[in-house]
Amino acid sequence: MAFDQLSNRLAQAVKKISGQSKLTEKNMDEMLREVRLALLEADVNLSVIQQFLADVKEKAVGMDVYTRVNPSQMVVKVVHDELVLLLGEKEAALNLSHKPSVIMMVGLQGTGKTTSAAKLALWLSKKENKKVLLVAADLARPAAIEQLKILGASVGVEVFSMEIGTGVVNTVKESLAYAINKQFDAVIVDTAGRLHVDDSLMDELKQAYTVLRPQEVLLTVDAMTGQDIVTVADSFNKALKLTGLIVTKFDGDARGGGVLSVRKVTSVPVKFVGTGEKTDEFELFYPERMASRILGMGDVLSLVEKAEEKMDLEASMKGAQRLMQGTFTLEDMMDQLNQVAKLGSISGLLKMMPGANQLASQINDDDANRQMKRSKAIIQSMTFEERQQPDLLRASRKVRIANGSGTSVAEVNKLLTQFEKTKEQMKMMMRMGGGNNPLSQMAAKPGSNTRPNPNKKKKKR
Ligand SMILES: Nc1nc2c(ncn2[C@@H]2O[C@H](COP(=O)(O)OP(=O)(O)OP(=O)(O)O)[C@@H](O)[C@H]2O)c(=O)[nH]1
Ligand SMILES: [Mg+2]
Repeated sequence: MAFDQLSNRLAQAVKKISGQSKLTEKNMDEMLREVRLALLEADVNLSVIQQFLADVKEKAVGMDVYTRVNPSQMVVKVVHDELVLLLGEKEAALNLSHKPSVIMMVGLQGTGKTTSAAKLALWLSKKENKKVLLVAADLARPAAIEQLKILGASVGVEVFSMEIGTGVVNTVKESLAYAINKQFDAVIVDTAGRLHVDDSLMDELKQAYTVLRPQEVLLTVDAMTGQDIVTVADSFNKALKLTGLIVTKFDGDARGGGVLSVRKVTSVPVKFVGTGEKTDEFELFYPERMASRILGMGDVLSLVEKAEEKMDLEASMKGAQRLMQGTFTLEDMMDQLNQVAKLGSISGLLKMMPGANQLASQINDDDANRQMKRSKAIIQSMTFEERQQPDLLRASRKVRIANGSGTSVAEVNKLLTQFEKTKEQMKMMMRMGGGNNPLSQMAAKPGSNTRPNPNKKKKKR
C-alpha cells in the first residue's frame, strides 16, 4: 500500500515519544526531527513539511502540552490532527444535486480514467442508488470505446458511444441529450489522455467542458508518480476547474508524498482512492482514517465498514455470542471461515488493524487461502454431531474425515487444536477488552447498528 514506508517511520517516531512519561523540549524536538525525515523520505513537498512542523509545534505550545497529564500522547494527537488537516479535514462529497449530475474524468495517459469511471459508476449505482450513464468520449483510439463498453457491462451500467468520426464535442452533446431524455441521475464522461499535459489535449477537454458544464471534474493521478501529482494537478486545475482527485494504484508501494502535498498546494481535495484493478477496489477517501492509518493507529473504521458490507453481521454476532457462552462449535468456526473469505485477503485485513501491520507483512495470502480451504474441507467432511461435539472424534473417525477431505489425520488434528486455541484466545480477548472491545460489543448487543458515524467519531487515545 502507498504510505507503508512512511507509516512505519512515523509510527516509530510517535511510538517512542508516546511511551515516555515526561515530555521535554528535547524529546519533542527529537520527534519532530524524525517526523521531518520521514516526510522528506516520503517525498512530501518541502514547503508543506515546513509548514506542517511549524503548525504542530505551535499547537503543542499553545495547548501547553508540558503541563498535561499525558503530554506525549497529546503531542501524538496534535500530529494526527495536523495530518488530517493536511489531507483535507473532512471527506469531500460529490456534488450530486443536479439531474443529471455530470462528472468528467480527466487525466494523463494510463492513470486510470477509464477504470475509475467504471468504478465510480458501480459505486454510484450501488451505494447511492443512482441511475448512471457512462459516456465514451475518448476518441483517440477505437480500443478505448471498446474498453469502456466491456467495463460498463461488467458493472451493469449503460455505456453511451458514437462513431469515432463524430468528434468529442458532438458525442458529449448527444450523450447529454440522451441522459436528460432517459432521466439518468448521473453521467460519467471518460476522456482521452496524453503522456504529458499539452495544448491540444487541454483544448479538447475545454471544449467538452463547455458543453458538459460538469458539476464534478475529477483528475485521476497515479500514486506512484509522487511529487509530479502536484505539478499535473496544478496545470489541469488552471485549465479546467478541478473539483477533486482520484488517486489510483494506491495498492502499489508509492511513497505517498504527492498525495500528502497535493491538497495543501492546489486546494483540490482527494475524493477517492483506487486500491486495485477490480471495479470494486475503490474507496471514498477519509482524511481522518488515512491519518490514523499513516500513524499506525490502524483503520478500524474502514475495517468495520468493509466487514459490514461483506459479512453477514448476524452470523458473526451469533458466533461471538456463542463464544462468550462457551458454546462455540466447529460449525461456527466454519461460518467464520466463510466470513473471512468474503472480506478478501488476510494481510489486507490485518493491515487495517491497529498494531497488526507487522504481522500482515509476514502473511502469505496464497498459503493462508489454501489453508483456509483445507480447513473448510475438513469441517465439511464431518457429520453434524461431530461438528457440535468434537470429542466424538476418535481415531477411526479422523481417518474417515481425512480421506473425505483429501487431507491427513495430522491435519485434522491440527485443525482441532487450532479450534481449541481459537476458543481460548477469543475468550481471553473478551475478558481483556471489557466494554471497549468491538468483539464484546458485538456479542453484547445483537441487532444493534454498529456503524459509527465518521463525522461524530472521536478517537479514544
Ligand atoms: N493496481 C491498480 N491498477 C489500476 C488501478 N486503476 C487502474 N489500474 C490499471 O491501470 C491501467 C490503466 O488504466 P486505464 O483505466 O485504462 O487508464 P486510462 O487513464 O483510461 O488510460 P488511457 O485511456 O490510455 O489514457 C489498467 O491496467 C488498469 O487496470 C488501481 O487502483 N490499482
Ligand atoms: Mg482510458
